[in-house]
Parts: sequence; C-alpha cells; structure tokens
Amino acid sequence: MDVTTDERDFDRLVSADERVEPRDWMPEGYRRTLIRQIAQHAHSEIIGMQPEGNWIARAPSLRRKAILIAKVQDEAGHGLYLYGAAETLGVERADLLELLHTGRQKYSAAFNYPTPTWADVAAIGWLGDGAAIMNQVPLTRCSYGPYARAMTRVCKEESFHQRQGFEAMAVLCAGTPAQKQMAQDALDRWWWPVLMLFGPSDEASAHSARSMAWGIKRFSNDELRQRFVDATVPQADHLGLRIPDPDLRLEADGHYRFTPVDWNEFADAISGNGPCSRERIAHRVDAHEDGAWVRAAAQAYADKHGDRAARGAAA
Ligand code: FAQ
Repeated sequence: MDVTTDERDFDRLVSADERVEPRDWMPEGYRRTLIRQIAQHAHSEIIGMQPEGNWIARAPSLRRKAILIAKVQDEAGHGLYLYGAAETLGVERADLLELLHTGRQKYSAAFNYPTPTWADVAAIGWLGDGAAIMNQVPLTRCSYGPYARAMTRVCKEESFHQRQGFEAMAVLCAGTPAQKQMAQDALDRWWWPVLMLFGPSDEASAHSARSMAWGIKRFSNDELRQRFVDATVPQADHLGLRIPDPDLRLEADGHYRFTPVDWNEFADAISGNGPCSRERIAHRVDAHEDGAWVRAAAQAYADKHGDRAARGAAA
C-alpha cells in the first residue's frame, strides 16, 4: 500500500519527537487510542475525588480540611483539562460522561477501594498521587500536544498532593502507637490497589506496544511500576512502616523485587466488581443529575450572550 503524504508527515512528527496538534492529520487508530486513554484518565480524576471527598467534613483540623478541599478541587480541575484535551479529538464531554455513567468506559480501579480512616486519605496522597506522578511525568512528553500540555500542569499539582500526603502520614507515624497503627493499616490497604494503577503486566497489556510506537506512552506499565516501588520503599522505611509484601527484597542490581499484583482482583476491580464500584458510579450519576440546573443556566447564558466558555460549561 502506498504511504500518503499525510502518513509521512505524521510519522516524521512522531519520530522527530515533535507534537501532533489537533489540526494535523492523524491515523484513526491513534485518535481512538488517545480518546480512550484521555477519557479513562479524566474519569479517574473525577471518580478519584470521591474516596477523599468522603473525609472533607471529618478532616482532623481546619488546616487539614483546607488542604483537602483544595486537593479535591484540583482533581476536578484535572478532569476538566483532560476532557478539554479529549474534545480536541472530536468527541463531546457529555458523550464521554455518558460512557462513564453507563459503565462502557473505564476509570482507575484504585478508586473502587474504600477510605475507612483518615490515614487512608494520607495514603492516597502519598501513594496514589506518587504513582500518578510516576505514570504522568512521561506523559508530558506525549506526542499529542494538548494531552502533553495538560499533563505539565497536572503533574505540578500532583506533586503538591504527594507531599501533603507524605507529611500527613509522617505526622501519624510520629504520633501515638494507635495513630502509627492507623498509618500502617492504610498502607496495607492501599499498597496493592496503587500498584494496579500502572495497568496490567507488560505481557498482558493490550495497548502498550502500539502506544509506545506512537509516542503516547514512553515507558511500559511494568517499568513504571518498578520505578515506583524503588522510589517508595525507602520512603516507607523513613516513616518506619512495613510494605505488606513478605517477598519484597532489594537485589544486587539496586531494584526491589516484589510479589506480582493479584491480577484476578485487578480484573474484578476494573470490571465493576471492586469493593465500592457500584457506589462510586451511583454517586457520580447523582452528582451529575443534581448539577443539571447549572448546565441549563450556563446554556441559557450562552444562548443569550454567545459566550463560548459558558457553552463549554453547559456540556
Ligand atoms: N484501572 O493495554 P493496557 C490519578 C485498562 S489518575 C482500570 O495496559 P493502556 C490521579 C485499560 O484502560 C489515575 N483500568 O492499557 C488521582 C485497558 O482497557 P480497554 C489514572 C485499567 O491504556 C490521584 C486495559 O486495562 N491515570 O490517579 C487500569 O495502554 C489521587 C488494558 O490495559 C491515568 O489514566 C487501571 N488501573 O495503559 C486522583 C494515566 N489499567 O480500554 C485522585 C494515563 C489498565 O482496552 C486521587 N493512562 N486498565 O478496555 C495511562 O497511562 C494508561 O492508560 C494506563 C493503561 C497505564 C493506565
């Protein structure tokens, strides 16, 4: 088959590590892969507001409450940038939300786990945002411009989130034995869900090879998971906490060997059977329905004034 000029231009942009922009020609598979990944990412950000949002009214001090409100709002903002990036590929935010609400598009399995104590909120910041940074910093070099630029801002905010989570964990670990135990229990609950955040093993990852060839992903799921473990074990040591993996050990090559994720549990969590899967979607659908009046008001304003921003908010 002849290679068209469009295909040649696209291949040149990708191999020269330049950015593909919305106006550029792109293969249909590239466009569909980006929509899938960016939408799943956006959904993860807004569903990810729920486990922590649970604790806003119960945060242990005014300072913690102010920090948590800011963090949860940041996650909503990340969703906004990401839905905006997806829209540059020719899809509507309302349609993506419909796919989320009807279980036809995924979001990160980690957010299907509960947050029974304050320490779980600290653990999400330390570990969840720590994993998100490890996964997303390479996405700032993604070949698709709007996604890469959204990631730059998201990563700056995630790094504040990670630091506040680590600090909250450190305070618990320096507290009473009961507080330290709370921190350990939260680490025990979140360690495995967070390792799942990096996706299936390289052997099982359906999309990685294609996405890496297109410069969407820069590292494989297992490479990033390994980097995260290597960076996080010394942090747990510093806190005086034990990683819940009896086989974890430091090898001569400087990397930690660890037990593989339970992929059956992962399959359950991504297919709507995680501990809080139904609750998360039901809550999300209720929030969307409760917000119908805001969308209607924004639409009415846009119709009257022709305001583009209000039209976006009405979507
Ligand atoms: N959960 O072939 P691969 C955050 C699906 S944001 C559920 O490896 P790919 C911020 C995958 O979609 C967290 N599903 O796929 C925060 C695919 O399904 P499909 C989200 C998963 O795309 C922090 C299938 O499995 N981050 O945490 C998961 O090449 C704290 C096969 O997988 C991003 O989305 C999973 N964990 O690699 C918020 C980052 N993993 O479509 C609040 C951007 C995989 O065939 C509090 N995304 N699947 O039906 C990525 O880097 C990639 O999309 C991966 C998956 C690495 C997630």
